[in-house]
Amino acid sequence: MAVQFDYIAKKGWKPDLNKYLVTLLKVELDEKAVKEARYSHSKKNYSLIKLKKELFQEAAATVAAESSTGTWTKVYDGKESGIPLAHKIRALVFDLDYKKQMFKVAYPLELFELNNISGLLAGIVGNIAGMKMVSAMRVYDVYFPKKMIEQFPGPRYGISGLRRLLKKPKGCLVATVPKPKIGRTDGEQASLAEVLFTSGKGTYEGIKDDENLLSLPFNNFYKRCKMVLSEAKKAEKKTGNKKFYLCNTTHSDLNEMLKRAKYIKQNGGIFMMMDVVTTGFAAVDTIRRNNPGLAIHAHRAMHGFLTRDNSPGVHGMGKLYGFSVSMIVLAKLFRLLGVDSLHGGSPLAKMEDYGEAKYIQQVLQEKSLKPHDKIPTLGQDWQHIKPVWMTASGGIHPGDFETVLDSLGEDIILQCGGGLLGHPDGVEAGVIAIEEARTIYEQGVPLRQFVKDNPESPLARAVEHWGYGPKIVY
Ligand code: CAP
Ligand code: MG
Repeated sequence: MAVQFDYIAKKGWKPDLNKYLVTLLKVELDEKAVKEARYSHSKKNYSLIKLKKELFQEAAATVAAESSTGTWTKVYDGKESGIPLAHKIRALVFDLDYKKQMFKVAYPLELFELNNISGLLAGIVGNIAGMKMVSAMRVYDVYFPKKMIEQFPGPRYGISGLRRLLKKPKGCLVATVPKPKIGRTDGEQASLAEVLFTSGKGTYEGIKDDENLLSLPFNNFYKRCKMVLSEAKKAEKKTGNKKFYLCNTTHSDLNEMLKRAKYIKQNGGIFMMMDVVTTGFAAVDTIRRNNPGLAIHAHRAMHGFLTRDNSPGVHGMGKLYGFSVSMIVLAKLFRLLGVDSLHGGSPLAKMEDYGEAKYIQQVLQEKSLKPHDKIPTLGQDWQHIKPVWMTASGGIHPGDFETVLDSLGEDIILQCGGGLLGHPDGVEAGVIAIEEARTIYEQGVPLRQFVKDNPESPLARAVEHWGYGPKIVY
């Protein structure tokens, strides 16, 4: 074993969850590494089963070593080498599952700067994906102990805070991303906002920038922000209903993001949007602690390159083909860092798998989260951290409302971009179709029944156009 210490706990050992942070992983042994070990002198009498078992232990121990106090070879251990302390506070592998090739790693809190998420990740998932003896690895979950959670404020508003700001004590929120994603000028987007906010009964509350709509020559951030927020204010007066604008502040310069946030506040906005994967964990932490009192809407562009895993073993049994970190891990990190709303897919979206969207909603909203019965997970005790809105998005249209709301509950922002702007009878009909879908859901009227009884309604027209199921985006 290429590590100095025993990084595997004694059989049956469990960490004290107040003193350790825990991760849950699965690895796939690299076939070349197995072959090489088979022909090595020291293991030539091993059965393949015994060999694989030992290699799996070695891989798990290497993960714990590399992510805590060890390295690939024995190093100087004499005077002032730091070895005694490194040994004492090393991470330990426990709960090895030889069949699924899964294991947990417990990290004593002394290993971390408790309020530093970027530093934490550099440790627990920093170097381990480079290990040559494994051909695949997935990090499923992380359990944060209370002492670490206490370092973070969590969402400023969360579910109840936003309900208060929007004077909406119950029910889901609806929003639309203008499509085409880029094309409208700032002025044209403001005109669309007016149509969304005031059509039908005037209950439609939200508009959101698309992720790649930033500050462009024909659609300037500052102009757009001012104009759309001014439409929101006018519409609030006209309709008597609160409106919100998820205004995209995303920038690689944090000072510019903070400047944009300040501008939203000056213009009476309550919500800022940021892409949390492309801007990064440090950006989310900094913005949460320094923005001028706005709620944070977190879009997750690029997450698929980290979280997506199509291999048969993604839920434990079977082979893994790639290296990934689950969306569950990301959702936990962003709740801890304090976003107020986060994209989490939908039970009908293209990347949905094994009820993960439902579990992400629970990760974001439950106080004492239990592990999932099928998806490998650890649960979480969230202490003081408030629940977060989940944004259900991606190919959603009015025919999906019943299924999405039945599955995810009402503490969601239902985002229909194409699913409103693609209505065969135009934008106003799109707004009305969504108003109808939300209202009948709240009244307990089954969607299919309403469509049957009101075949000329905008909702029935939407269903005729898109059906009830998911619209897969290829
Ligand atoms: C939705 C969306 C969202 C994706 C990503 C888009 O538009 O604005 O960015 O859904 O969200 O550009 O595709 P549609 P998620 O409503 O027209 O699909 O990460 O939650 O999938
Ligand atoms: Mg988008």
